[in-house]
Amino acid sequence: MELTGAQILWQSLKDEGVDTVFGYPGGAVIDFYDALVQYDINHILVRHEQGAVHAADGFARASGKVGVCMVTSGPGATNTVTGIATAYMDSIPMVVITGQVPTSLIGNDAFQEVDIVGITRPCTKHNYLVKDITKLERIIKEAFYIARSGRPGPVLIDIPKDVTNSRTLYQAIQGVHMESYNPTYHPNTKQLAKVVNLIKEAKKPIIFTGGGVVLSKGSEALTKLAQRTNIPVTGSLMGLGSYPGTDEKLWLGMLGMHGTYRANMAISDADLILAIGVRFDDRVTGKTDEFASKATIVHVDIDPTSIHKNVTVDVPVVGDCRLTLEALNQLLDDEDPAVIGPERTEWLAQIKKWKDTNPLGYNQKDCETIKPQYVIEKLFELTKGDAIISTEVGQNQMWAAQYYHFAKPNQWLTSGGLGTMGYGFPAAIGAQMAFPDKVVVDVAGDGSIQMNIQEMATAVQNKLPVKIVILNNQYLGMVRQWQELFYKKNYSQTDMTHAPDFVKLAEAYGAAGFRATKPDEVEEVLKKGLATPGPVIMEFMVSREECVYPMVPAGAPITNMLLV
Ligand SMILES: Cc1ncc(C[n+]2csc(CCOP(=O)(O)OP(=O)(O)O)c2C)c(N)n1
Repeated sequence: MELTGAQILWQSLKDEGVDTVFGYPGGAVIDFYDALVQYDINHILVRHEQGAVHAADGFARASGKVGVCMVTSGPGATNTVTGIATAYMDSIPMVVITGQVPTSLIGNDAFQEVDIVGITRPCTKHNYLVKDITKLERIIKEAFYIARSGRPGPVLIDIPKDVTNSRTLYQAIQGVHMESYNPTYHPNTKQLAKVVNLIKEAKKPIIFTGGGVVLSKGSEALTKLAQRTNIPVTGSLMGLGSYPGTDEKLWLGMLGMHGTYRANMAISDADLILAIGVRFDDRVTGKTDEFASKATIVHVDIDPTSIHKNVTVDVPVVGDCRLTLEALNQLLDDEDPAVIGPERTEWLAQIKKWKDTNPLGYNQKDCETIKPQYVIEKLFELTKGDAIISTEVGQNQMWAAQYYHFAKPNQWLTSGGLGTMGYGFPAAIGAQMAFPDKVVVDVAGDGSIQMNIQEMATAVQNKLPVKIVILNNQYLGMVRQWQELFYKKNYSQTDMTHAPDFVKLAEAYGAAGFRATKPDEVEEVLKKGLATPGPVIMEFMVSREECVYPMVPAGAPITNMLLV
């Protein structure tokens, strides 16, 4: 069957099981949009291309599928770069389709021409410029394969306009095989045997779980491993939800700069670290020379280049996290349960002592202004821990990480690697598209929400009931916190006293808005906001100079925590 390039694109997306695309049209992709009506695919028209990429990213994180977005050439394409880099840093499977000027004009300074393949080379897992329509179908197949396999990531396909509107035979290619790209899924069995022995010998073991466990759908196997071996678990920001945050006995909370006291102390004192699907980010390790100096480190990762990158590892295991955890569980089936999972009385008692210091405590009772921590705790309570939570970046992100206890994977959408303000709201829109019936909440700061607030129109137009919780401290709070602690309170350019009236802004977009200014209004506003159909902004005027604690100063050892 002969089809145009535009038809081949939509047909190939359908073949890949894509039902939702986020995008924004323009001259270079107008043929795609023209052909869209022939295909049964949802297209969500965003208000800014950055919103399209973050929405595709949120869709991917919540559903585990590949997120897809489409934009035009030139400024449409450059507007996607932040979103692509965000997805790349967090290994999110995504296919980004950009329109390009006709092949004959490439390199000629044509209207709306930009070398997006060149620009995105460092922040995509792979990218393509399609110069020949006969290659289009195969390239799309490869792009999806690359995006979702191995260590997932964003793949960009740049399609010139003449490729879009010429015709060729559509072949319905089944599957792809790429000679030069073969991720290792199955771990080396000798390495696994070593890990089993280490588990048997360890007195103070700890599991450190990361985003790789979520991406590989390895949570169940991880939970089984931890509980049968009685090994406490900590997680990176990206690992939240990969182990039930509600398990009081073994879950230690997050690790690192704003990690819990017990997690940072435990990893520093541990004799064995099973690090699964993590990349030892500097926000986690602090001063690397002093990170976990007493421990034998096992590192499981599908990406061999991630091993030894930031810390020296004793037992590298290259493989898919889920398959590795399942293989470990199988080996442990042959071991004596009393040897692999002893009570670990002393170790757990030590951890409990650290836990009892309660550095995540805060005092709302004696405070006349709203504590942001209180808002998140109430949100957790009222949504029964079951909402999909996205965040912006800053204090709001850290409080959400600390006070919303994630019991399941794919419930927590946050820009961990790039730290992108403006991520949370469009990501929540993407997640809501994937799960129309779930409660989806974006936890935001008053600064970050202003970065992509235009997507409120997208939410209203598509009847997406995304809820936004703004913790309004009238500051760029996290930067202000650094200025308070490390720059002698020189609050240079972080005062945000002038902001729109967020309640009226919501209303201007056709959404609902509520505001709480006193602690006793918090619960009422949350209840009202969550019960109101359609998109809602809930604004909480919080204590202006509240800080996120604990805090490890950048580059210090992680035992060096500021506690209050
Ligand atoms: C796009 C972007 N620009 C700048 C920063 C640097 N930055 C990190 S946190 C932060 C402050 C965020 O303020 P706000 O959104 O009000 O949240 P809060 O920290 O007050 O919760 C800034 C400016 C960033 N992470 N992303």
